[in-house]
Amino acid sequence: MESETHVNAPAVPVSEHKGCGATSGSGRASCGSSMAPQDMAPGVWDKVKNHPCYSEEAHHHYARMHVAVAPACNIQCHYCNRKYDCANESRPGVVSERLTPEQAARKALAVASAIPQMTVLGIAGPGDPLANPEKTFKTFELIAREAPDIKLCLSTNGLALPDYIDRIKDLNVDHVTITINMVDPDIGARIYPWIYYRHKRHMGREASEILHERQMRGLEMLTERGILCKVNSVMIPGINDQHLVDVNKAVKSRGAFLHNIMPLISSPEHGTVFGLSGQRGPTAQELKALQDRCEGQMNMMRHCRQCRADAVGLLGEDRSAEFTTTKVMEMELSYDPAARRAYQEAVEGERQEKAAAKEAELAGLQGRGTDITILVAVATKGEGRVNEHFGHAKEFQIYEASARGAKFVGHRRVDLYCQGGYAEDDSLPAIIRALNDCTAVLVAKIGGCPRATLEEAGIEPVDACAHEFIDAAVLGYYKSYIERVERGEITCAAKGDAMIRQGAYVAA
Ligand code: CLF
Ligand code: SF4
Repeated sequence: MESETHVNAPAVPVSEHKGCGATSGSGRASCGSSMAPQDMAPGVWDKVKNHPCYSEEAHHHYARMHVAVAPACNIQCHYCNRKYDCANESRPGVVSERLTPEQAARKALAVASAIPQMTVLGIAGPGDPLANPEKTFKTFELIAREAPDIKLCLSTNGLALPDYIDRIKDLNVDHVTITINMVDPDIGARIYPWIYYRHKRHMGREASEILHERQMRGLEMLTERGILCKVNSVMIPGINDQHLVDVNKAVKSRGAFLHNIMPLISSPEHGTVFGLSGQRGPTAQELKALQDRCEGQMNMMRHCRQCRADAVGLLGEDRSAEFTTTKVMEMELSYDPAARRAYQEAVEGERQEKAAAKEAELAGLQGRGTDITILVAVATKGEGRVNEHFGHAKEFQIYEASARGAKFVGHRRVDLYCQGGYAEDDSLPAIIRALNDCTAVLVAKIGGCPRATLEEAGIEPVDACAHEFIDAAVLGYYKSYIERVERGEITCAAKGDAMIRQGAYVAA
């Protein structure tokens, strides 16, 4: 599966997920994967600029799709159960339909026709793509032939990776994810009960020794060939949480481009070994602390949505129900590379405007001696703008704002406040809990009742920056915030335990 780390989807309110981060060589605050063209070699920028997973900034504008052509797996992870299949559940390993390569190619053309911002096709399960090599490579071949402007992406547990490197390279697959949860086989033995390798089942520590050796070799072979490699790791408290710092060092030293530490999703109803044994996932604060610890080492991804193996759309949205096999077979295909290119050029123009707006706000912060850092929540439905009503937000994006800039650090899912035009007052306390370490929430619009309740909770609702670009809006808010602190209109208070120092909105 997109062993994209088969973690299963949470309905947990406080952001189980991540963001990205790292300070670029230029010294500007910049999420690792939201680096700008000047922060990397031109060839690398070309590969990541419109890949929604490899570039945090791109995920606001570009979409991915997965085709579920790979049902079998060659290992067993204690957090995985592919038997469970539900259209309403969103987590890796879950799919509604399995496709043949031919069906997958037709679906890719249908999605490319309808969603011009879909730039990446990934094979991520529901099993392991390289345990199903013929279906996986046949699918890539068909899509490369019929829609050559779509990037191909592969996610694997790595066991079979060294055997297929040349085929991956020949097919121009230049984004590969390996799920690596350990570099110590003793820890591996607590995550993987068995692997199936060279026609034999291996158990316990021996299984993890083989898996580890194959993962490291596969990673080295990818980087030697210039294929960008992202490493996904599932954070499992009490098992590999501290150890992931060693994993981070090991994959960095072997040339991985990006590290995505994602939370274990564990629930008894998923029927996994961890779910049934009561193994918990990390809290949002634990996850962020670990990501922050690793951030100095290499680029960290924090905007992963732990998507289904048949997900379609922008990260965080799933339009797969619009593209079932039945619907796809009935659709008239109008795949038009020129129209797609024109659409994407318009997106690039908007991105440049956005970057200019951010630079202008950053310039206004230069010379400020403050060390105040705050978290700001943002309601958005895409395009990198503050453009969602508070009541319609299913999630909030979280930015860390300081005099160094605005950095995306994760997202937090919530229950809708407004359903069918009616306020759901029961959901407001959960939303406030999800945002309780944030100083402000930037929205396109908000009603009087939630506004008052948020203010009482010390979270400032702000709709003055409706439809502005997010980075510029966050920096603009931060600037006004520190000016009010300097004038004594508000005071700073410690808020949450994840921040070194952050300001709470406290009326003076
Ligand atoms: Fe899919 Fe994975 Fe490619 Fe992205 S997902 S195969 S790299 S195109 Fe992305 Fe989804 Fe997270 Fe994966 S948000 S689960 S990291
Ligand atoms: Fe992925 Fe296989 Fe592990 Fe499931 S058992 S998470 S399909 S690698």
